[in-house]
Amino acid sequence: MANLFDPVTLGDLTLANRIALAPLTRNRAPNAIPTASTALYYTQRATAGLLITEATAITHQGQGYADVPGLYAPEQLAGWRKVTDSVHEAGGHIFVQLWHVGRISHTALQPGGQAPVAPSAIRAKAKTYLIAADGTGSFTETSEPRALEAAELPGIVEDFRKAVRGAVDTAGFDGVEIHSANGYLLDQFLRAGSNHRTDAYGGSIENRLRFPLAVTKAIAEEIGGKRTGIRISPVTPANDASDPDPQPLFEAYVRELAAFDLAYIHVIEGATGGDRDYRQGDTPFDYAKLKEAYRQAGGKGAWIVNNGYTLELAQTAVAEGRADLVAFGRPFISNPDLVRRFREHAPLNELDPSTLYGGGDHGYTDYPALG
Ligand code: 8OZ
Repeated sequence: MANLFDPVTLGDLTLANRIALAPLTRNRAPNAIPTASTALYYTQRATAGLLITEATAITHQGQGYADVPGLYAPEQLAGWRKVTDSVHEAGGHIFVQLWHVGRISHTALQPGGQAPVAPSAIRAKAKTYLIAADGTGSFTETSEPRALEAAELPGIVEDFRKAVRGAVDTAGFDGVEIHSANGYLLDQFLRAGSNHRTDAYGGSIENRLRFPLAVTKAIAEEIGGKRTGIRISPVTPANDASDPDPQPLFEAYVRELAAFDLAYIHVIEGATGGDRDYRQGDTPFDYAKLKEAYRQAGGKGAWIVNNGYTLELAQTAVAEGRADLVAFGRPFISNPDLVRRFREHAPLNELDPSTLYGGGDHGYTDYPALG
């Protein structure tokens, strides 16, 4: 019977245990450049089997919040290189999460102050995070997006290709995680609430899958499926994401994803950061059936689960074969040595929600580890 603290294979890597650091936005990268504090923050958590970075913009257009890092400029890649060197030195493994926010942005954050882009020109009932010149952060309504022309989509696929080349060759990441969750660009194409297109990229499930699959295929071609993971959130309402019938949509998605020999599928169960039993549509989402659909289609990647897991829930999920790894978010922010604390059943530090987004090292790199 598998145990959370057992090694596990992920692509061509052997990870020390089945605990992952979930991707977590922290808004501490001025000019989109990771800093020495970023390197320290990830290195403090390097005992996780896998570290997944905070969402990282593949282009300026893909950026939707103040002070989130990027992967599209040499200084950004150089900043990340310091992070990955330090994590590798500590024996860890690290994937970068590839982010294009689509409509979850603000003209103030877009190149030339332009409108954010989306599958359809529908404004999200959602907020983004801006930081004023005097340093004060504020949550602000997202701007009205413009609908992407079909002819622009290959360019965005190329943007992803270029970002992954830089991520692996220059920044030194072990792999990448495609952000296809939480109401950002790829998720906006998947779900009927945000995708009202009448061309080959909207309407039927097959059409709504077309762009996210094109992105995944390009990345898997570029660096190999074994260095590529993907994160999905079938029922989350985050960032105004909605679809009346997520079960067949996401089953079709993972069946298609099975063709790319991916390192893993990472599933947020329920509402991101909230109710694990949250549902969209009439019936509860069947995650076991989702995993079964992937395996039946020949998918061999690791199955990573996330959202509100406790040690006990995680142990059970791994022991019962419902998950190969479990990703922890908030507990890992406040407990850099979460793996050791779990192993020793030690008490956990409490999270200070006021230091989650933005600010300096306080609440970032100063949570204490066990002595
Ligand atoms: C919290 C704040 C801003 C962004 C996500 C990248 O939900 C995010 C995010 C989370 O996936």
